[in-house]
Amino acid sequence: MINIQSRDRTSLNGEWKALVDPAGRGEYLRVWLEKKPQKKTDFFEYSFEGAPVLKVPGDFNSQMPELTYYEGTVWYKKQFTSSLQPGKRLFVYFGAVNYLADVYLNGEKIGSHEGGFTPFQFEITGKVRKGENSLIVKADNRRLKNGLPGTGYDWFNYGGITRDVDLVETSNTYIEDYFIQLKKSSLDTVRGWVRLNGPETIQKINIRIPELNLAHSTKTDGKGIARVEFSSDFDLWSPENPKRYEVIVESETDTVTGQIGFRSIEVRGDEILLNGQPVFLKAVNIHEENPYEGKRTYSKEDARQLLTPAKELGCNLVRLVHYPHSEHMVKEAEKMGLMVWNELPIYQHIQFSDSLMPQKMENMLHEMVRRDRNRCGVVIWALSNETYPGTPGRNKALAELTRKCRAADPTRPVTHVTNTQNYENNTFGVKDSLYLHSDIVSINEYIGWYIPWQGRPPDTRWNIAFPDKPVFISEFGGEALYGNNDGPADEAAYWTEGYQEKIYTDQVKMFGTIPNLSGVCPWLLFDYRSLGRMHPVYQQGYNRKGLLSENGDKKKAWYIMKKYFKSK
Ligand code: GCB
Repeated sequence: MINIQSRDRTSLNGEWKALVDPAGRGEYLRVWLEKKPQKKTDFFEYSFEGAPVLKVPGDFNSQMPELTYYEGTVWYKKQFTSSLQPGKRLFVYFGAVNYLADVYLNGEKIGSHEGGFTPFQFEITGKVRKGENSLIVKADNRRLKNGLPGTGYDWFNYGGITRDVDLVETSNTYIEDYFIQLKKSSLDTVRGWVRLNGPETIQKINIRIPELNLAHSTKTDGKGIARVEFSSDFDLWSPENPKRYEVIVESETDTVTGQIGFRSIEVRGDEILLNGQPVFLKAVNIHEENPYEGKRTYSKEDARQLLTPAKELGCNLVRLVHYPHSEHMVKEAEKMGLMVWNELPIYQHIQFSDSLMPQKMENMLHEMVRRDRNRCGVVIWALSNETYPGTPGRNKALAELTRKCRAADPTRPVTHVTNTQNYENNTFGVKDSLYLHSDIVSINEYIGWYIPWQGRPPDTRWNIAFPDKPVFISEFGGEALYGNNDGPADEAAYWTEGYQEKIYTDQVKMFGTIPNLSGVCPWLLFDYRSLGRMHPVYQQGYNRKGLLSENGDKKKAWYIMKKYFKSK
């Protein structure tokens, strides 16, 4: 179900008992049965009694020093009481568990979920007891070859129950999902639907927006689905005017309320249009990490902490990499007037030819789109990052996924990001056929860092095989340790702020040469933890491409970027 914030819910956040299980013994010992010793000679090695606690939401790595680099199983347990009345339904809803989750209620398995960044729920009506209940979650963040992402990635693998957990009570037939956004290209007409879940499929539906004096009535069919279409004189959402309305969706058996904004976003020819006007995307990449505390972010406050400097930099869009961030991030961004780029963790060396992959990708796509479809702030679905053309099955799988994404949401542009361009004689050649399925040609390039310049930046030439599409530089940059100001600002001085500044100065000069340029997005806002970044002096476990250090100190490159955004 969507919009759980407006439902009758009981938070299960807080302290959960935790058993660390590096040897994988818990499965064999069937921890979820919580066997108790009956006589003095009985013992159980894996017992929650006397176990330490972990905070939920929160990754486990940052909560116990011995778990810093841990990738494996942790068993979690939470007790709760219930007094569910007849005719009501109860669900347990997880914002996210990284990466595999098996969930048990009172000794019985109620479901499993794969994927570390999207929500899932299990119904426990008929299973929950009056009074005390015991919920056990096996969370396993081991990397899988056929996982999403796979085994190799440049960020920290925070494991555990990383987002909110709630019990959600509903009526027997409840409003499960709805889509209330302007139809493509329209500035005044909403086209969408409402879907019920439960036996009373045929019901009257009302959609009300009090501030607009608007009430729209419709009716669900035998499948519980109602078509929605109405027009109004909306005060449109934009970064300058992040206006949202209270929207009430009522059926005969349920009511759900939320803040919804209205805006149009589309790619027309080689431009990106917001509310019908060309917009230049002043963006920045953000990982879901609280830089100050070195942990996975999970709260509204964490979200604000990451988004406030993006505003200060002059951004109108945040690229939330490389996986769907928490709902708090997306909502706070929308409130603050930041457009959001939502991305799937289909990253680099994904095993497209694995027989389970199409289903995994599709599930994750639907979980992402379903959760955020009503967020006007979300303007782009990004389906992949830096996959390689040579990977068997890649183009077919991503073409199919794109088709499914457009079917699930016909209103937003879809993009794929590649770094497959070649760069010779100061000329970029961009011809990856994946862009045939992308509304925007999103390019990652690290000239000046991984690849040296081959001419003067303002003389760069471009040979793009998709001349009718907007171009977005989705990543560029280089590493610098804040405060490392030794030496001259040239190639001989890697890791210095001065050299990072030079990369930015050169890049800005080069941007002027890009045809159809519709936006740029530095890699990235804050230095962040990554297992692959172990230079003992300059990195110490951090990818140092931040414009800000992990303590929020501004590096010299910050000012170059800020000035550039101001000029656009
Ligand atoms: C990239 C990736 C990003 C990396 C970054 C880097 O191209 O998309 O995930 O972290 O480069 O720092 O190398």
